[in-house]
Amino acid sequence: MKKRVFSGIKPSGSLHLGNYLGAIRNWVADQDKCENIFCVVDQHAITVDYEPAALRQNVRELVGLYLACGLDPAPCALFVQSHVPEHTELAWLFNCVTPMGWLQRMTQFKEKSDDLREQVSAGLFTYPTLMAADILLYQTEEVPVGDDQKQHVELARDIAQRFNHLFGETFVLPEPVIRKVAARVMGLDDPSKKMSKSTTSDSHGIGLLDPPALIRKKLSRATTDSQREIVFDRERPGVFNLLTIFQALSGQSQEEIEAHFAGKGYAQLKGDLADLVVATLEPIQARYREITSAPEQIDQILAQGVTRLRPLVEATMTRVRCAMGLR
Ligand code: ATP
Ligand code: LTN
Repeated sequence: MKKRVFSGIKPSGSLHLGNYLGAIRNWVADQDKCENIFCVVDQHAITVDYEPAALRQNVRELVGLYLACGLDPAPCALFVQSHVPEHTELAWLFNCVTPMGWLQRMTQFKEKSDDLREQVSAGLFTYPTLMAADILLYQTEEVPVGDDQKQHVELARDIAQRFNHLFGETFVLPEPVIRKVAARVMGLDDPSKKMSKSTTSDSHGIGLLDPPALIRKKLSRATTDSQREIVFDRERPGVFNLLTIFQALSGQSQEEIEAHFAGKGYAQLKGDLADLVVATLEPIQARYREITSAPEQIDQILAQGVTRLRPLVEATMTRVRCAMGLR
């Protein structure tokens, strides 16, 4: 029996190398072994300020990138969260069984609400119950994500357990799946912060659609340190981050990489890494241009995704509504 896998990305801006290495690349690698469901979580993107026209554009770009990175609509159901209204129905039901204290402990909420204070939306606070609904609606077994999402997936598991305890066995308990290498790619300008779509500084992240010259420029400016040796040392976060990206893209071992850079300088490290990043992204960018030139085809893929998922959605929701006394 194939494991059922669910994951999603917010259409909150242009995808970066962290999203690719921490998430999409791993989904692509395992798609033939699993029963796959991948979502564009547009309702999560509206929990902070946003522009409706930009959101619409970001959704299209994200679906195009899913396909360009190699997700195949044959083994994968691809869809947009708001096209399946049961996600928000189930999220409301979860809001009513989730203790406030559980949500108050979420580190992503604390980080994102830090500068917004009282202005922060109630949606940002209950973001994790919507994410639990995404996962549990499909009786998902595994959730492949970057390291930053582990706490949210564990919360989804806790919500499933609590629901099963209160209303009877209803949900499968999901597990986060996090790869060892590049589960947290850091910002090039500040290696103490994770590379993120919503950070606007010019040299923070490498966009999957960045042209080669821009990639080279950003990498040449990446923060390093005043030491010389090029080795994997967590105490030297800038160099460690560049080497980790190199390791993830080259598939070489840490020893091989250290041997390759022995006696060389940071300019060489940055140059070789730029070659590797450009070689990885160029074919993705070419496929992206091809795919997005036929938007009707993208719409068709998304509609097929919803049709395929309908029976699963209805089976779960019928059980949930009955268990909770709503039918
Ligand atoms: P935002 O800045 O808008 O919160 P984000 O860049 O953090 O966005 P998400 O949409 O939250 O991206 O994440 C999509 C997927 O990419 C998740 O599985 C997440 O864990 C993973 N991911 C995000 N940033 C990184 C990163 N820097 N390194 C590795 N994986 C990451
Ligand atoms: N919260 C996630 C995006 C997300 C997700 C999901 C990931 C929403 N629903 C379900 C996995 C499974 C994020 O910020 N990266």
